[in-house]
Amino acid sequence: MKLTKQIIFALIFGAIVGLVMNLYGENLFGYADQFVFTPLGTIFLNLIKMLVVPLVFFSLVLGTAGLGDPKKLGRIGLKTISFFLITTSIAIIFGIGLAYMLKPGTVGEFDLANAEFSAQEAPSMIDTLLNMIPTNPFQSFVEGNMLQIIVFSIFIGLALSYLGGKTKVVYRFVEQGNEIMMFLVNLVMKFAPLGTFGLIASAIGKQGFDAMRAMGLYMIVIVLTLILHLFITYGTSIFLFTKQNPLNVFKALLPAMGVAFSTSSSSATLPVSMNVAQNKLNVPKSISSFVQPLGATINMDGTAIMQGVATIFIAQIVGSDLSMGQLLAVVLTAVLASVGTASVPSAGLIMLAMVLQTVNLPVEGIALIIGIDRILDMARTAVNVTGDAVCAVIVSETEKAREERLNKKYNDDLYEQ
Ligand code: DAS
Repeated sequence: MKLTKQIIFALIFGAIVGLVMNLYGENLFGYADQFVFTPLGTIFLNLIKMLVVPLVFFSLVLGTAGLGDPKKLGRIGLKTISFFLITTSIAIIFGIGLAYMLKPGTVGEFDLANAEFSAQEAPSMIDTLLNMIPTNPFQSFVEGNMLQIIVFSIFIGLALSYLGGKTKVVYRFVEQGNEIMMFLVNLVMKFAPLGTFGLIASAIGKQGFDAMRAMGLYMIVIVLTLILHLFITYGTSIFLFTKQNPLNVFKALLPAMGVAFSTSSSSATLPVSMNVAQNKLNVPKSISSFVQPLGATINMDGTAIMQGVATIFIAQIVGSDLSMGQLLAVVLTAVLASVGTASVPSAGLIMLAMVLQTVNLPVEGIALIIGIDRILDMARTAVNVTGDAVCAVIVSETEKAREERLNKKYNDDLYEQ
């Protein structure tokens, strides 16, 4: 809990320092940012990014091998993907609904005439799925291609599980590798308060508050939707599937939310969110190391919310009244766009172009929201990582309940004989 309090204090203090410097000390901010904030933030960000690839590999290989039964892996995979798709769809519907109710695009002057934004070609869903199979695993590691690392790790884990005793030396190596990575995560997390302070002070200090004022209602709609999704969708899911108090789960996840908020990167937060899930929320390594890396790569409810709200916001600005069919297309495309979004800062904006093009809305509209996206990215990334951890908790608890039911049935049958 001590670290949680330190991170929360660092976030608040960093935001205040950044805000004060933005308003009253721009020159001072320049030096402070160059020599203090950015170095602190970059050191922390690079330290946790350094751990992501080896941590995901060792924990996923160990986790998959530990599952033993490929049928169990299939069942966990089905539960995980279903949770991801359903909650992402709910997230977008929440976002579209609130955008229609509060109409952010009709309040304030937004001039699209001079807006410019060159949309990068978004990878198609088919390409994303086909690219999951690594042709050269070493290249996947070098590039940090998370989906390919996940697929390769699962294959290695299944092989270890099948080969059993023949590969116990490799299994032991993987076990020790995972221990080393978890130790390093705890070590690096001691730097988290300073690192999150630097990241937040730098981001808030750079943020032009004029843009935030102009986009006030747009920001309010997104933040409101993120909060609703967190407490209603995730809170209800936790209570329904695990009978736990959702607030206890969210409280345990605060350090991960804080790191996600300050780094705006789901993958950089993985070492922390997996550590919290395994050590505070009793999620077995086998489930945490499958669900959370996969979630950090393809499950981004916060991003989907931004994409849903931004689409309606831009439609309102240009006076385009989307039909029910077009809204359905927005939901489907935003689910796919959030699956394809990379887990790095502001990646969600790139995929937003894909959603806008689906309903013939001007991609230039992204130029209006890009100015405040860095701040919103913090909040939505915190929701993204929370969704992944909540999924891991629910899959873990439902698997435990299943095993208890089967054991009870076995004992009852034994008793009757
Ligand atoms: N920052 C991304 C992430 O890491 C999400 C986004 O860009 O929308 O989750």
